[in-house]
Amino acid sequence: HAAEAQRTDLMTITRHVLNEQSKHPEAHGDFTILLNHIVLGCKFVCNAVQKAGLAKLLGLAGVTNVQGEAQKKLDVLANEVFVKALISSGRTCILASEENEEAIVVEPLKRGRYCVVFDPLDGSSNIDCSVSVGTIFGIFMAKDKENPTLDDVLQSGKNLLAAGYCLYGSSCMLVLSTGNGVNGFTLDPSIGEFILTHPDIKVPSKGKIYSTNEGNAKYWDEPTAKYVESCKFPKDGSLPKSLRYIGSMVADVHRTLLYGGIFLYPADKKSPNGKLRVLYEVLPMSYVMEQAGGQAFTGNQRALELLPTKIHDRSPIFLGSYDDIEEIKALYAATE
Ligand code: AHM
Ligand code: MG
Repeated sequence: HAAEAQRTDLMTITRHVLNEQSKHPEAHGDFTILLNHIVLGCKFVCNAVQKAGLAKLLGLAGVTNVQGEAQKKLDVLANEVFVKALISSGRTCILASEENEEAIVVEPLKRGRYCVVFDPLDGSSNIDCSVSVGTIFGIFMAKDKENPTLDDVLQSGKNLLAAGYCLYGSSCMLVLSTGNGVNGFTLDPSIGEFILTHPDIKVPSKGKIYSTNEGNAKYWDEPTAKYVESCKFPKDGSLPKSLRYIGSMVADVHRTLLYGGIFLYPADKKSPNGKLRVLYEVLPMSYVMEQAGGQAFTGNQRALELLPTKIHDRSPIFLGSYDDIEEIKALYAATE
């Protein structure tokens, strides 16, 4: 059967990025090397997440480390793996992680041009019940790699060179944009490679799903409350939307990207800046959504125009299908 024939021309993520870089004669392969180290971290975390339940119950071989210490918490482990992989790539000069209070400045001999912001294991409260989690990352360029400063990671989302996420779900998927659309790669565990399975992802211009923690409705502001009400009781003759909320940003945004709709983590009276972090949650996801033809809005501006002043700053976020975001923008504009 032709359809069952083995594929022999494998478009791996490395090959894909090499192809893209060949369009830029000034590129020297540094980006490809950096990305390969991010991919390594994702493969490690994928494996660790899948074994997490077993490791706890059975004490799987390999769960105690060389010093004989008990297994680290998975988010701590994931962070260590990414920090070490990024530093050893020799292509980074400053890093910002959700797990570290301060930015990490790379020692002079290992420095490269790139600055990486990341959340090594987002949604980690979901791990103990085997629900999907993910890694989120964004990549900037340093002004001067010999003298990295906080300003090199505190850049506006408009300066992102690349961003993406890895979803540890029913399959492991890495979604990446280098500023030229969005591509999705699925890990083939038998060969340990991410293979291009979702080329040139475009988010549907309108969706049938909204995704938010509706348990916070009591504390919402009026535009958010009105918007969600209109999802449930549309006045324009359209059908009500479905609600889907996993509580793992990577999983909720990934579904929004593929099926369309809107993901909201708004401001509320308890959390006036929302919950999600600008640098390593809001900006990378907004970048991917825009690159796929969608929009990302904070309640008063385009999310990619945010300029964080601290590495753990938060912002409200509404992202997803172009037309759905237009509606929430109109509601916020009406209250100004
Ligand atoms: P975390 O970084 O502590 O894991 O929190 C981020 C997560 C996101 O993945 C998710 O969108 C959000 O928190 C869910 O928050 P809530 O439980 O308030 O709905
Ligand atoms: Mg997080």
